Amino acid sequence: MAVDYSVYLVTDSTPAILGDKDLISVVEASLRGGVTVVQYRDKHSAKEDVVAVAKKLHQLTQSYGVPLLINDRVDVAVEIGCEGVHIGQDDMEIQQARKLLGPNKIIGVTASSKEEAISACQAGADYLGLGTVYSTATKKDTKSIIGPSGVADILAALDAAGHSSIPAVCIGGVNASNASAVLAGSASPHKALDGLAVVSAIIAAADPAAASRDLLAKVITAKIPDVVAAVVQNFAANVALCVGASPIMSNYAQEAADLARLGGALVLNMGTVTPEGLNNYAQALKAYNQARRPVVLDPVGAGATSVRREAVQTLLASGTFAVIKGNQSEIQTVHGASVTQRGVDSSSSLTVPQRAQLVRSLARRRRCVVLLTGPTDLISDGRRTLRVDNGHGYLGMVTGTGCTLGTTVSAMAAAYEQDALVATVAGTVMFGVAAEMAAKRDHVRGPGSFVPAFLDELFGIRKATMQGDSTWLALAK
Ligand code: 3NM
Ligand code: MG
Repeated sequence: MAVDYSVYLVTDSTPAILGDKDLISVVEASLRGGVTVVQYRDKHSAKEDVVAVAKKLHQLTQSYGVPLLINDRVDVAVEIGCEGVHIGQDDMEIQQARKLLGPNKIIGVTASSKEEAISACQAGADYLGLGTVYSTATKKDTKSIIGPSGVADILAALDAAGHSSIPAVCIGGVNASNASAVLAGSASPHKALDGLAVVSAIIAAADPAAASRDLLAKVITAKIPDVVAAVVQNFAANVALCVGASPIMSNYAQEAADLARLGGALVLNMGTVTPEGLNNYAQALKAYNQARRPVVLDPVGAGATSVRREAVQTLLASGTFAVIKGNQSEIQTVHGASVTQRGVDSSSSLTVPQRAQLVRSLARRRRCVVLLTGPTDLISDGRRTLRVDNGHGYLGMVTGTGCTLGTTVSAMAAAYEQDALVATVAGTVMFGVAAEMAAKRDHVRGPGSFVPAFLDELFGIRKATMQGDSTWLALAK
């Protein structure tokens, strides 16, 4: 499976960084917060101690589906059977490490220059750690401080040398407050970083889970312009089909297979539910599943009636979804709780942590992305859980905006196939920011005048992003 390098934690067991905390607990908290790779780095302890800790860490990382890499000590990685190693320029040769580890293990290499980066690629490195970005108290013997622009130069050289597909992270003095600037400043025209590597920003943090969540949110937010651009460039995504709001359902099942082959995505919106309609939904779902195109389930009013509760069960049993989107009671219904809902209006009786738990649990169970909308939107793929705090109360007062969000998310999931979670976050942030911008306009006095202004802002955001201007993202929260 492809490794997600978004938030790459390098451990440090020295008192200056770890304090009197327990390393295993800190790593556990960081995994809860969404760290996507763990590198165990201990330069000084005896081998048997390193092996003992590495075994514990590996159990932990495996339960989160996250790779564990060992710094330098290839023998330890071989002994415990973890996913790979990270080696520096002064450590073992890459080819030697490859012989010991075999072809399927991950070998990461540190590079501070174009030459080092390119030769590591040629020697078969699986990813690169670029740096040192900023001088750091964590590692005092670093060779050169290259800054984000030095990282950008290396990324551009890699691209020019035909190594554009090698994943890369950067390291050295990176934390949540400079993460966005580092990601923006290090991007070269055709190649950007895949993630950020940190030690103290997480290990020395008072709350390592929160620190990890913060960093993950920064990395995902930085990818939003790519998602928006992908949608604009991908014609197929724009034929995303919104089913359910329309009464013309009877011939739909036959059409679905052909439409699925065009690409794009399917939205199953339960705005109206009739027995015939439901049968068509199930057929369309199967056709899109077969064509491996994303399907978004929008279980409108799922908890309101027994007909709708049963319809949800039927659909869940008929296929798989890329994204399930709904308000609290809809998501609770899909999750299986019996809640009664009045009409399609939402209430948010759960706290944000409880809502986060709910989306994470449903995402795990259904193996998909879950988006729970509300004043705070919660999004999870079962592993990574994020909150989005953008939006405006007017959105909740206008029927149909929720459906539009479903369609937007489906278009993004269709165009940005590599990561449905990032696509969903992009759609949600874009929606929320557009709503905030629209509500601030002078002539907007209520939900009526809000709608056209909102559509204009969505259009403006898309256009600006295509022209390389993503300043609107400064409003993302
Ligand atoms: N390697 P912090 S800098 C482990 O430049 C390591 O290769 C570096 O620690 C390199 O995130 C570094 O606390 C330490 O600044 C990074
Ligand atoms: Mg080293």
